[in-house]
Amino acid sequence: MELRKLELIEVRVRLRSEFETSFGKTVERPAILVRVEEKGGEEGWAEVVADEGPWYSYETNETAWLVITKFIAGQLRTDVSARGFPALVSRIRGHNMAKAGVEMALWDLEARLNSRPLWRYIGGVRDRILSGVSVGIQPSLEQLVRVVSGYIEEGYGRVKIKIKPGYDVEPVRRLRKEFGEGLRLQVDANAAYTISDIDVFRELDKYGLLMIEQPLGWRDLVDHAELARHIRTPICLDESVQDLGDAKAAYLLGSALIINVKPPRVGGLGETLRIHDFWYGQLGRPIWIGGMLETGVGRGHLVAAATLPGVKYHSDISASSRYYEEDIVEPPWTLNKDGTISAPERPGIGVEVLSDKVYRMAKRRLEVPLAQGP
Ligand code: OSB
Ligand code: MG
Repeated sequence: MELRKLELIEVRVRLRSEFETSFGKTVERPAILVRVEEKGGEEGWAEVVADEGPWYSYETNETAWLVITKFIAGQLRTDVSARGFPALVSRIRGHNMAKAGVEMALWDLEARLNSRPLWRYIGGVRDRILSGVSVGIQPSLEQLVRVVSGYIEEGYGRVKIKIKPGYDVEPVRRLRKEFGEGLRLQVDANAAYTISDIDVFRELDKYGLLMIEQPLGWRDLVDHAELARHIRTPICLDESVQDLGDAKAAYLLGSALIINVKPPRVGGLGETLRIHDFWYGQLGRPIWIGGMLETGVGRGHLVAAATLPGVKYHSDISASSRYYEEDIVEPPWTLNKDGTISAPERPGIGVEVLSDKVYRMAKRRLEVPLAQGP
């Protein structure tokens, strides 16, 4: 492949309803769309998911823009490949979401150049993925019940609710009372607790949750291991696993049985495959794919990742209509009657980016010159 252009287009997208987590509320989010172009004109697309503030991780849309334009673009040679990209940027410490934006655009481009759907290109094994829905903190338990019952009616097969101190056991108790033991239910604390809150988790342990996601510190592995020894509900790590090394440490310490792998959090699809091959391939443990409220562009990469053999739980990959009034891809992502989302047979991520619309929405746009290959 011979790359000739890297382009960044930043847009702002408005959620259909506010999404509240233990770290804050979002109703509008920035999305930096990355477009790479090969000499024959073929293109590849991906999305940088970093938010406006450093609340989920330390990255923001501003740091990602800076790191891509100032440090990543200069390393991108015209003969780059998706698999070779991580080595080119290994001098840059961290900034995984910035790296992942470029890396995943290269994967999309390569798959398209090979006329293959991205999910097949990376070794996926299923053409439908299990779709779950992530429900933000609600202003009242009545509202929570209404929102959850709407999603169940739409066909989502698993519900995850966000929790925070003071809003944890009660919402779970209420959902179990309304919807029974049959509801696949899990919680996500986004690192809002410490090990001294262990009684909250002992209480949650009584409600048959599929897992408890990232209860403790955003980089912690040690206290999670301690907590895991005291409760039966499996712990799932999100924030604390930023690369394969973290997954290995989590295994050795006993911090979690499950990992929510978000390709943007770990630097892209290459590292996603490495974590998958270790956690599932070597340990036989399940993973699932998390989301960051992506537009239809980033969602395409998530769908591809969720077709990997080790993805054994429902993923946080919902239909476009769960997030946005209008998506920026055609066709939008939709939920099948059986609660799955189909992995497209079209090349690459399998959806067309509505580029005219995206350019009209652009808050800023930049074309970056590439360094020559050998
Ligand atoms: O922790 O999984 C999370 C959204 C933004 C930041 C962090 C998280 C989330 C979600 C949404 O839970 C998942 C989705 O995109 O549907
Ligand atoms: Mg999470």
